[in-house]
Amino acid sequence: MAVREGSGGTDFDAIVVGAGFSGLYMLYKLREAGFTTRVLESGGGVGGTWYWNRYPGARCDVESVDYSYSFSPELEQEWTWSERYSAQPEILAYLEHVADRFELRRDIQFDTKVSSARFDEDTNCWNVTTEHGESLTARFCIMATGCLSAPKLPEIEGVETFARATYHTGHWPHEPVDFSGLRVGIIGTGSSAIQSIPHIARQAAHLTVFQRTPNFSVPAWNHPLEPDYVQEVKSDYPARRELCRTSQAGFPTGTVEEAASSVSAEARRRRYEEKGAEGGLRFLGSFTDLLVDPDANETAAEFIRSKIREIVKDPETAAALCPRDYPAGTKRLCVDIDYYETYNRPNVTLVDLRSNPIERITEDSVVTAQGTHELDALVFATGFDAMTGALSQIDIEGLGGRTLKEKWKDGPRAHLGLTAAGFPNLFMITGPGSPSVLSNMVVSIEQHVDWVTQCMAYMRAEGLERIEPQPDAEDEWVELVSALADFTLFPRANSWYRGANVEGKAQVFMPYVGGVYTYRQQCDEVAQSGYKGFSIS
Ligand code: FAD
Ligand code: N01
Repeated sequence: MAVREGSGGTDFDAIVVGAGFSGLYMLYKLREAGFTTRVLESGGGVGGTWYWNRYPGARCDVESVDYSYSFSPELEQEWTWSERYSAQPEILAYLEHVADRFELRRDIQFDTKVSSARFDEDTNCWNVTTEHGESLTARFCIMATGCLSAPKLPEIEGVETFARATYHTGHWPHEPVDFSGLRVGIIGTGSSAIQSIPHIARQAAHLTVFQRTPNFSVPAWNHPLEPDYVQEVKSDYPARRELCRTSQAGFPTGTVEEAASSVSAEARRRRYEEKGAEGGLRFLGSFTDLLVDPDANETAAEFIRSKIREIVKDPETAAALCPRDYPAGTKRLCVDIDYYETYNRPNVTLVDLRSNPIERITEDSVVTAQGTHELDALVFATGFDAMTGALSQIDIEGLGGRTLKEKWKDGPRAHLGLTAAGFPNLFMITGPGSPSVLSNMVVSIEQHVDWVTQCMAYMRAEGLERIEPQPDAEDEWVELVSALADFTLFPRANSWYRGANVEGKAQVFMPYVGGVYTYRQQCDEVAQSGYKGFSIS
């Protein structure tokens, strides 16, 4: 680095890792606040999730008018979403537009994977190293590395040996993939699979779906947005955004005050029909007790199962598609377009791995207990090492040479889900212990970025160099996150929310379930108190 641009002799005031929704807004805010910043991004462009997940059918499940930045009224007015739930190319185009409009690219270094970050206790600075061997210093390091950015292959014998075309939904090629005339297999039935299966089935000669655990899915009822509706949203955007910020999940759901257990079976069914007709994640807002009372939850679960049985003509397939061993919504509820209908196609076969497990993968087949499925292409829709995966791939070393990986070996510990004791001047956007994946993530991202920027500006104004959470404050936060989760049904599912999808990963429920508004208030109180629970020097 020819010119050192950071105060205190560093290359930059801040290094941000990642250029998705989080990293882009972080750069915008830091620049606005006068901090010199460099963003390092392993991909070849901006967009994060929306750069990598180019599989057919990829789209958001929070309505686009809400799944978008609120920080710029001009941006809000000039960008027009074409669909209720926009598809990946449109969301990527939006993020590219944001990068261009605010001239962000000049501070982003693409094709640059960060391999390590070490805190220097003498200078109170981070030394960040890339895979190419470049080394950069900054007072602050901000990990905007994403919760769902470390794709995971299944632990199946021979998985690396399949010699024909393979794809992972989370690392999809940039050029179009044509499955026409091919025998395609897909492993997994989470959100990514549920979105892509109908598209692949329409193209392939035959699609075999390998399902280990069926998921609960509700229809999106996606549609193009009418100009009048878009205008209505745009004319009232500040109020709508405020509603999102003060809600539980970061998007408007309407107010429900009744518990499922307090109404008749007939009234319940009516409400589920109504909420189901609204489409998408709002279904879980049908009643107040769905995620805390197992009996109430079972009524919603049974409603979804009844819809599966109505749609899927073959009773055996319908039965296999009905989830039974965890409460609805405790793995992320899927939102689909024609997912269950796809099983009525003659070219689609469901293989239920519970009764017919995969034994191994060979160079041309998936071999299950009951037979060999020869395939021309194999799609892994097998998810991510979520919430901690991207961070644990970086060798992050804090005080006394202790790594974050060591600190987190029994589960992640982060104060407010933003900072970790022993790792001064390090911030995580939507880290474990924050609402992140249980919310409209753009709302959560904006709140984190604003908090971090405010904290850095405070330190600069006070002439301070180093901030880190106190271990007892962190312990209290981790206990709170766990106690809140235990109050709900969430821990009852073997979900990626608790690391259950990664062999050997500590089983700890990671997101904060208290909702984005309560969480925001807690973060604001900390800032207003002069960063109570933090050591600042
Ligand atoms: P990401 O978008 O994941 O960006 C992180 C970036 O960091 C990536 O570009 C990655 O390459 C980079 N990076 C990571 N490690 C390194 C490293 N070591 N060095 C350099 N760069 C690195 N959330 C919602 O709220 N609503 C939705 O509808 C929704 N839909 C989704 C659909 C899919 C298919 C997926 C996978 C996720 C979805 N999510 C959704 C969650 C989504 O991840 C977030 O909404 C949001 O895009 C996260 O933005 P981010 O910038 O924090 O992380
Ligand atoms: O990943 P997943 P995803 N053998 O972990 C199966 C967001 N997202 O990419 O449940 C056989 O949910 C695994 O089976 P099981 C959203 O937050 C949003 O689909 O472990 N199967 C499961 O079925 C989402 O939750 C959207 O038994 C194996 C699947 O692979 C998150 O990203 C769209 C296996 C993985 O499902 C992750 O979703 C896409 C094995 N060895 C993603 N290993 C929207 O709609 C794994 N599986 C907005």
